[in-house]
Amino acid sequence: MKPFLNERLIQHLKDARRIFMCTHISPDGDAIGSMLAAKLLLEGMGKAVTACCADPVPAAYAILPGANEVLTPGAVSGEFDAAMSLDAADLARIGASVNIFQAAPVRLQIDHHGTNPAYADENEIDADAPAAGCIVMRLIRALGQSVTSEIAVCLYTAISTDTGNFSFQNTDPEAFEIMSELMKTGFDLPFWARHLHLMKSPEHLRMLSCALSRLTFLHEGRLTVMSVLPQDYAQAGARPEHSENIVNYGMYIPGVRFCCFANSTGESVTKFSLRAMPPYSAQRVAVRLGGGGHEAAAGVTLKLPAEQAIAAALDAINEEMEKSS
Ligand SMILES: [Mn+2]
Repeated sequence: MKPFLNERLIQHLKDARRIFMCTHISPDGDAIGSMLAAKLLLEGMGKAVTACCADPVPAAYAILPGANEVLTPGAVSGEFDAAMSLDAADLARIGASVNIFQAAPVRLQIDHHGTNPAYADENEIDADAPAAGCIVMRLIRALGQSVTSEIAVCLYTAISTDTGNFSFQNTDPEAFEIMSELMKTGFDLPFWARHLHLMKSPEHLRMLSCALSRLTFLHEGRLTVMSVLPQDYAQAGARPEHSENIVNYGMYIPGVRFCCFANSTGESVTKFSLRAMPPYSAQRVAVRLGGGGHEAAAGVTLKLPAEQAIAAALDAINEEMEKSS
């Protein structure tokens, strides 16, 4: 396992008694899992930890240990000795939790996004880590603490989510080293694997059906584009979390090297999820549009209705595909 490098960050955690913790908006399994693992770890060391997310915990993660204690920013009160964000690539990603984070006397962060500008006072950022959860495991090791089965569930959620259940390019030997440690706690892998990676809600399947019905092939079949519209959400009785991971279906087709999922959640809000395989970079396209992420997976939100937003995204994708071909 790789070492946790920032010793000042570790010292701040040791010194703090009351810790505020937050993660990114539209939280995924790594956001919630890494935050809850860190919460359980520090509570095990006798600290008072307040975990916060600007958006509600998605239903799939609501049964994780400690998930019922995650507050929205409006419900947070009291003073803190330190604040720590996890898995949040920049301050904007923290959403409404940012004021509490910024007001803390010491700001810390753990993240794995290459575009992270190191916005905290002490940063532990490893763009090579497949998940923020991997860095939390390094922290556990650095603090000399042991992994409980509850922490194992949270870290398994974090790492298996961000590695596509140990199948994406970012999956590395350390991910399996960590899994080996987690397995030793006896956590119920078959239950959690089924819960996290196989079970789907009816709302998700309805949104997937809408997205697939609009699947379009461009660039001789190397690019796919899918979209969902505000009226789809209304008809399906769905929320934005029900569209999570739909983007990946655009890649499940031979010959596709880039896919774009336009997720229009409101009349003038369109969120893009981008996926790419070499020689293309999802990150370059996202950055060109004002967003960020990784080479293989990136995203951006455009404050435009779907049609205009898709036209703008296609300009940036076309540029990428023509330059990199
Ligand atoms: Mn992550």
